[in-house]
This record gives sequence, C-alpha cells and structure tokens, in this order.
Amino acid sequence: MATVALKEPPAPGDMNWPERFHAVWEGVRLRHLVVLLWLAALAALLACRERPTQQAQQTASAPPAPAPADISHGEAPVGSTTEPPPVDPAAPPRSVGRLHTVRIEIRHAKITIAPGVTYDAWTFGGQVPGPVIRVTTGDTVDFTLVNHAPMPHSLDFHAAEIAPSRVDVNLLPNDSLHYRVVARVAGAFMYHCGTAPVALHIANGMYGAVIVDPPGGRAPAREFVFVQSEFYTKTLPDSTRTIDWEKLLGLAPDYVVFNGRAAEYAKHPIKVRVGERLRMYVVNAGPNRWSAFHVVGAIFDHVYLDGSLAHPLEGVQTMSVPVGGGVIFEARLAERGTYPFVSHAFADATKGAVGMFEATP
Ligand SMILES: [Cu+2]
Repeated sequence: MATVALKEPPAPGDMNWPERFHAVWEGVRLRHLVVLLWLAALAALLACRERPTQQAQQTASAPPAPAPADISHGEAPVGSTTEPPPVDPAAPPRSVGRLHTVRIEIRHAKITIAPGVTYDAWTFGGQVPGPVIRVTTGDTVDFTLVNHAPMPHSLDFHAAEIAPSRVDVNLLPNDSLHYRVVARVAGAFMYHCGTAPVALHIANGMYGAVIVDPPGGRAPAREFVFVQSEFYTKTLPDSTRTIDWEKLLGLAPDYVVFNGRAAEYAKHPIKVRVGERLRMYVVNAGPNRWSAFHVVGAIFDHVYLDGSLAHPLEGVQTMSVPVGGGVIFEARLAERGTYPFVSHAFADATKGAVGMFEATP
C-alpha cells in the first residue's frame, strides 16, 4: 500500500551520505528523545534528593571549632550552677508506704530537647522522660494508665513480672487500664510504651525510670537519676521537630541526651560536695545507642549491674548501660572542681550526652 511504502525507509544502498545520515537520525530521534527526556527528569530528581544529603555531609564532616568548653571532655559549654536545670536530676526520696497508687496519663506534647529546639513528643505525664517511680521490694503498685492521645499506646514496666498479653496491651484513645503488681527485685529499671513499632514510640519520648530499693534501702548518698535517650529529627514547616524514621533505622540520632535535653547538666552543673557518696541511677531508654557511662576524674567505688545487690563491681572506670537496662553507680569526687559525666561513646557526648558535677568542699 502506498501509505505504508512512504513510511518505509529506502534501502541503504539507494541513498547517498546525507540521506543515510538523515534516515538514521529520523529512525532514532523519537526513541532517543523519549529516553533523553526520562534521563533528564531522573537527573533532576536525583539532584533534588541529593542536595540535603550533601549539605548534611558537609556539616557532619566539619568538627565544631573551637571547643565548646576549655576543660577536659568539655563537649558542651559549662554554664552557671546558680540556675536550676529544667529537669531536676535528684532521685525522689525513698518510699515509706507499702502500697503505691500510681496514675500515668499519656498525652502528646511539645517538649524542648535542646536550646531553641521543640520536639513533637509522645509522653507519659506530659514530660520526657516520664515521672520517676520509686518503691521498695515487696511493695504493691496500684497502677492506672489513661490514654489521652489520639492513637493507641501502652506501658511496659521492666520492674514487673507479669504477662505482657494481659497488661502491656494497646490502650485505645480515651481508654484506661488498671492493675496491681508487686515489685520483687531491687534495681534500676526502665518503663516504656510497648506499642509497635516500639522504636518509634520510644524515640518519640515514651519512657521513664523505676527505682526499686532493697529492704532497708542502700547506704546514705546524694542520689541522681539519669535517663539516656536519643532524638532523631526532621523539621516541620512551623520549625517544630518530628521523628525522622530513616535516621532512626540508620541509628543516626541528632541528639543523645540525659533526662530529655541535650547537655542540660553542662549548662546547669550539678552541685555536690567533695568526698560525699554520689549514687547515679542510669537507665538507658535508647531506643538504639549503647551508653558507656563514665565520670571524668572519678573511679566508681561500686557498680551494681542492673541494680543487682549481688556481686557489685569495684573500682570501675566506665560501664555499659545496655538499651533497655539500668545500672547503679557510686562514686566520690576527690577534690574541688568540675567533673564531666558522659557517655564515653564520644559522638554521643558531642550530640548532648554530657553533664557536669561541680564539687566544692
Ligand atoms: Cu506509645
């Protein structure tokens, strides 16, 4: 047919050079134009996606200079001891009763995780970490959990020996849960939301510490609670931060903190006395980073792994606090001065896992 014949290219042998070139060009032009357009679109997309990464790499590749504080391990500026920290690190006093009524209300709230940095958190009691609960072995906890958040949450007490299928269940919005449990084992324990994905719920702030004292308590000491945790953030249009799931899965936090704020106790050093016994209940909420807890200039007299009274370690420089675990540290500071306490995983100290004791006679 004539129309078909017109579209058929002439045989190569029938054409001169310009005609051959034109024929080849006509043959490939349409197909290649489509491919080229696809490649251009792909290149533009990749350029958009890579730009923030390149910026992040440029930022990350440049260490901060000069050093934030001119002391050993001065990973953050040292502030004033006269101003109290936003989160009191002092452990609550020992319990006296044998029955403890504990009510925790779950709500979503904006919290401060570093100077000028607001995070859209999920909380126990409107704060991160949640309230410290302190009981003695053999005590009964009469516990009520109320969910004011617009999504399911739950609570898992590591200090409780109890069936998760009965009590660590997802609590729907505006629902509540009540049960009693007896604390049998002394130690420093974590509690956290156990709703899947657990990493998300913990990273958003749903954790806290439980201290279970042995009968008769421990030796007198100045007592502190430090809950280590991480924040993985991206910035929303209103400049609030929210979770960055990819950073969380990549174990790349922006902030590693004690008691919910980066370098809080460097800005507000904790006043202590030279020679007094310091007891630190360190709970690592994670959700990912191991803690290598260390007080610069001190050696721990005793370290109670998971708070166990059996076989305490003596003369310890640094001890791991696993994610989901707690360790009780005791130390005395030898002379007047500033003593940083850190996670000795120093990328994490740089990201905020640093504080200071200020010792005076
Ligand atoms: Cu939750």
